[in-house]
Amino acid sequence: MALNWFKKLKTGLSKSASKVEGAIASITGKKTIDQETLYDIQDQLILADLGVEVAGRIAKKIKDQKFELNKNKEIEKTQIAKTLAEEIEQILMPREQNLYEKVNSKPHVLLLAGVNGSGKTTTAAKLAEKFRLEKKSVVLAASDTFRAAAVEQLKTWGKRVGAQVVSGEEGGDSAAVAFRAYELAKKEDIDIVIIDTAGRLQNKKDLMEELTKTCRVVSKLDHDAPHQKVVVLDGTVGQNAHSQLKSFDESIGLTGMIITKLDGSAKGGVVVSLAEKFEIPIHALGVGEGLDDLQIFEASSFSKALAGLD
Ligand SMILES: Nc1nc2c(ncn2[C@@H]2O[C@H](COP(=O)(O)OP(=O)(O)OP(=O)(O)O)[C@@H](O)[C@H]2O)c(=O)[nH]1
Ligand SMILES: [Mg+2]
Repeated sequence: MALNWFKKLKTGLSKSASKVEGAIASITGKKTIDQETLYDIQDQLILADLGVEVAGRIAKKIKDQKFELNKNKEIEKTQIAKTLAEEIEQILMPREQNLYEKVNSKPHVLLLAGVNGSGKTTTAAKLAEKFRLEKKSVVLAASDTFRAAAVEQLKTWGKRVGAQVVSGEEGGDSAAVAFRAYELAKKEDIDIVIIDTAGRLQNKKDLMEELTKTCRVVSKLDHDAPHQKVVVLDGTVGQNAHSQLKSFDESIGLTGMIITKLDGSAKGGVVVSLAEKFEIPIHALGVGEGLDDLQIFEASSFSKALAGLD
């Protein structure tokens, strides 16, 4: 990861990292790690949203490292931070998957889903911009037909990223919008269709069914479409992201996730607990509101940033 990108990630994650640092602080300066200290570490990591299981595993790892063999020295902060980062990286590594590597159909259809305000529309625009930079043409499907403002928002982004926007009437059929966007892409030889859907609470059954319908309708045009079904999760909600991911996966079968708003979130540790619990790839992270504020997910940089290392 380029240095300035890493800096941005690190700055964004600083609130989360300071919580992780709390765990590190409970060991530094000590000469041995007793059971009580291990519980302390575990508690701090849970507070940092890494989840109970991950916290337990990391605490065990720290215990197994036998730092206490170094009796004449105090346990160093960076030593602990490194152990922590390594353990986190091991959890994250299997989830690393560059979104763009998956693009091999034409048109390639990518659907974004998620609860209200999680960052879907912004992420759609950021992705369109990334594809544009890779010389791939994009059509944006404004499948959020609930609010007129949603279409306007996507149109504004569309202008900025040079992508056509297909929309429908307010309150109209959102699956039909996706269908038409696909047809347009086919006709005009456009590489990628990004479907921006309306925010929906994961426990609203009818709205979840509408999402299933959109997928079904698009699959009539290409059996494998949508080729990617990505949930956009707000990284500031912490453990709530788990139930969101689970519901969206149950309803449409997710192929990946993008976690947004990690700039300034104190709950960035949730990325680790999500990676531990779900075998769903993590594609990218939102680290700001601008078009270039979407970072390809890299296990090693994320782990380092969260552990406060450079
Ligand atoms: N700081 C920050 N803000 C973000 C990020 N991603 C999105 N936002 C902001 O979050 C707010 C909601 O983003 P949208 O993209 O409209 O979210 P949405 O999921 O499309 O919302 P609905 O369509 O209403 O469900 C906007 O103010 C965005 O600028 C991010 O990575 N960081
Ligand atoms: Mg939206």
